[in-house]
Amino acid sequence: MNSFRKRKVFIVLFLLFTNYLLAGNNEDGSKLWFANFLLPAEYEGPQISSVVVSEESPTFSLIRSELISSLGILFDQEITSMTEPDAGSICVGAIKNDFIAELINPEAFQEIGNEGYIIKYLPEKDMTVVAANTDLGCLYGTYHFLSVLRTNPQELTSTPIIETPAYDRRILNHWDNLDGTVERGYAGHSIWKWDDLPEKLNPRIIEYARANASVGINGTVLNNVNASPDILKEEFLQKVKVVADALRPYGMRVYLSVNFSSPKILGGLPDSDPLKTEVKNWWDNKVQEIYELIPDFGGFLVKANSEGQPGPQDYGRTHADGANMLADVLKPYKGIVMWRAFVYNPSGDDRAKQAYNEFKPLDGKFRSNVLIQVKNGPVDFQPREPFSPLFGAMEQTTLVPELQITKEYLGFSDHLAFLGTLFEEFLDTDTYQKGRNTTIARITNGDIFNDPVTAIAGVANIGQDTNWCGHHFAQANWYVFGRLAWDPGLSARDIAKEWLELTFSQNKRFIHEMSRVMMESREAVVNYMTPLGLHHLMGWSHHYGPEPWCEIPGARPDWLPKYYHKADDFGIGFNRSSTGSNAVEQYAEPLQIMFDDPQLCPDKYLLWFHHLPWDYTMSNGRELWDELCYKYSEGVDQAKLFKATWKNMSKYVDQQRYDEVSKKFDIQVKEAIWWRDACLLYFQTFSEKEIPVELDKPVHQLEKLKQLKFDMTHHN
Ligand code: GCW
Repeated sequence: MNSFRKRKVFIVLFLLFTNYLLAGNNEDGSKLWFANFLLPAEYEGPQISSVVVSEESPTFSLIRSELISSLGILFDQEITSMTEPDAGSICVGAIKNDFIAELINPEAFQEIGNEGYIIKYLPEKDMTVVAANTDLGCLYGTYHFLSVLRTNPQELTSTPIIETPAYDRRILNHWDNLDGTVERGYAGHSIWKWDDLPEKLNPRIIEYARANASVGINGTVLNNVNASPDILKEEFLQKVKVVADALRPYGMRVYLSVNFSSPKILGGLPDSDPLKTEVKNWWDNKVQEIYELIPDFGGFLVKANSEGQPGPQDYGRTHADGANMLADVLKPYKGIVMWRAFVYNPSGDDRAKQAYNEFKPLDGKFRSNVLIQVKNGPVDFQPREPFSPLFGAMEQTTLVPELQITKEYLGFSDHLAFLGTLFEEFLDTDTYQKGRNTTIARITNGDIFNDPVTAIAGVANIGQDTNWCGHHFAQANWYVFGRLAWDPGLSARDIAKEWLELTFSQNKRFIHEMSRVMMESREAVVNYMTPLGLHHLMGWSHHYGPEPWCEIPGARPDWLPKYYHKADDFGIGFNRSSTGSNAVEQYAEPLQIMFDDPQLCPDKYLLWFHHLPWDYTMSNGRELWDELCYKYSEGVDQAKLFKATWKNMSKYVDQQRYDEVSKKFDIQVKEAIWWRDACLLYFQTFSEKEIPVELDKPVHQLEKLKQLKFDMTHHN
């Protein structure tokens, strides 16, 4: 070869090699929070070279292989599986095994229940022990150990880590339809791939189970609450069984949403009246069929007499009649009913009051295995709402907080909005229902009331997209739901940092900057969409983008923004005070007094509870109109700052995720401006006031914005 050709070959090889390196450095987000990296040079935690598990079971074999592969990567060495512990071992086992009992005082195990665990480093033996009462406790302990090893290893050698979950059932709700679409899903089609089942299981379901177990999620409702009766057909139950079998070793139980009219539609009965024996018999047989296939089946989730779904009221029966009939049928199998309180009716004067009005009188009427599932706010998963007054008010009924992980009203998977702060704000809110410090977390996790079983639910944001959730940062919302369901006392900030570290990079600057972005992100969305307690200004039905002007002839008024903002020449906001709909009355004191008086009402809820004049003086001395302009502008500035911050992060993240997130920030900034302009220009037609000169002027024209028609297709 002449030297020119040699050089050419060399250049080609060099280019191939660098491309290979760069490609190797590209991440597509499919690994979720299981990024591969070596422990840093300064790592001072235990050195681990072998794994000992105390027994054989499907869950223990997962534990073993998880430890061997993860520790192999972290320590960059082969990890051996041994039968006898030695220096450098990690030993995982249930207390019933003698060798674990010898390593850890068995008394400690009484407190950790079925899912808790203890992680303890024994310096004299140089061993780490993960111990629990059950296989599942050991699995949770293993994942937690791996996470702490990667994020905070000094914790491992200082004091023993003892953990137990706050809620018994930590459940994802999939709004997945049987045709593969996902209601309010922004990350592609359903991961269940029903058409391939029962013959073929989507391998992603195993990764899904692993991800959930790693954050302690122990249940999943597979199908949409707007439930097709077909899910209960034998053909579908066979498919459900295959999914349940795959999830079981990870401690995840399967639940199903059911259509209340199933006896009529599937069973051919004349109706589905819950008090009729033949209806109950139909359910009895169906439930027996389910448990024969899936012995640990969790139970049913029911949306009844809500948004057109059938329910007991169709037959003059109550929610309690319907829920109790199903509860009785499920009881012999220890199944539960999660009955949703998301009910409202267009004829009422205020949608925010209706769930309380319907359900509060039924307190005490439900069986002990009925749990009433209540959305965090009284309307519908808005960027910000006060909490639903049902929390605390139903003293004899177990309530399940329902959070939305998918971002139906917060910019889908296009905008970065870390929901850790929303969840934290909600769970930490004091209801004052049973005196001070009766927070929603404590009201619902069994601390205050004597609930036989407790639960918390999150509407999933998961789909077939390579990165699972549509936006790389939306994975954090799945993660934070699991972490807070396990321990609502954790801080959203710490969880954000932990997630960044496990997902992206351990670089301190990166974590500092991006956790700040995450922590501010939800407030930014509130600012540029619905500040000061405004809500439901989103476009009709799709709920994306601003349409405060929206009118649809013949539409339900309570699905239209004007019902909520009530802007007029006088002012803006929904009067829910004692001079208006009096929704404030549903809260305990001192919240009632506080919410009722605009002077005492926190700014963040002001226009939720009050209709105030445009020149109303805010607590900071500004006029309401000016404050609104400031809030919308602040939201835009925040979005711009997020984008600028990300620009400086390129050196810490791989090219692919960097580029993909950059594109999302471009959309977010553009749409924050769209939101600001649409809302301010529209409200200005009523206020007839100027936008303060020091703020940026709108770049759009109202009439043009009104003509924009949102295309859902590119958002699915
Ligand atoms: O938020 C609204 C959604 C509906 C949803 C409903 C519910 C599943 O717009 O898509 O239906 O709530 O929670 O039942």
